[in-house]
Amino acid sequence: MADYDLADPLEETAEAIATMEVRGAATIAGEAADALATQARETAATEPEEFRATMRAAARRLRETRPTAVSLPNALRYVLQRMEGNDVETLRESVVRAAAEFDRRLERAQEDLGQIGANRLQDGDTIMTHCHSTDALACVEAALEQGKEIEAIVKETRPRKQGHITAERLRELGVPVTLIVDSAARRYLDEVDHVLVGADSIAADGSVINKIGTSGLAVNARERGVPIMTAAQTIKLHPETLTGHTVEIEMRDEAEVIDDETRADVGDIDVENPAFDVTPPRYMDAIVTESGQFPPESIVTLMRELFGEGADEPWAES
Ligand code: RI2
Repeated sequence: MADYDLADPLEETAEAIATMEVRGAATIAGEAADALATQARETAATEPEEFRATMRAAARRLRETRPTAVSLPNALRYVLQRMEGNDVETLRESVVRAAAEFDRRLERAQEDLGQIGANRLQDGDTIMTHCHSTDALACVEAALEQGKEIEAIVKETRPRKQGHITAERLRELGVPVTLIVDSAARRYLDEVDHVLVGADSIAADGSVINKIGTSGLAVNARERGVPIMTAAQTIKLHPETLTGHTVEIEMRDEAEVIDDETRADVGDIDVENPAFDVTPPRYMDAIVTESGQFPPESIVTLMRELFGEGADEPWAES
């Protein structure tokens, strides 16, 4: 990697994604595409092959930041597959154009899925949320625009408490919010009409990979008879699962779970901090994408339509 001239803004974006200063699968994808465009603008490469190799190295640097959200490699793939030209200027323009196109599609996809997800919500519904998902919030926003009144019970979402961001956004939209700790979720499900979550990846069998705690919430929602939907743009579909690969679950630093002093007081223990879990398709009622609503088990048909039999890795060192 040190052999390539990676621009400072690209390094900064990679760092911001790794530390979760930039977070959320859709946001990460947009920032990664933009970082490639910046790299293309700022690189000192003068030969076409040098330019291509630098862009592949830039994509690898971004790819290694977080392993679970497939929107990141899907964004890198989108841009690199459109990198074309026989001279540096043409190559540069193609990357910048592809990144801008990707951003536009991202925004449109979220608006479209919001409209579809909103149709599932009724006037007067109370929803329960987990973590913070811009795709899930797009459904609420569209429902409000349709004139529906929605209330929300927002799970705090340990350990990083992204529920606070959701609470703030919903409040800004004028939605009455009740914040609860994660372990109170089952108690409040009786007051809830819909559980609404996002996704970091969706596997070919319809499994939903989302923030840790989603699977337990889904099982409880099924037991209480509360429908649960995932709002996920098609960039969350994981093409490698079409060929039998599994989705890597990110393990994060234990300091997010317990501070050093408490850990020392408790004594010699292991601490684990998985960022995501897998909800099997039988516990999910619907996956809402910009291409329509799908029962989880049939999402594979959409995946084959979009990706064929699998996906390549255009960032590989050649
Ligand atoms: P949008 C987030 O992961 C959450 O798990 C959320 O449900 C998912 O990304 C999708 O977010 P993290 O980056 O793309 O907070 O819908 O670990 O915004």
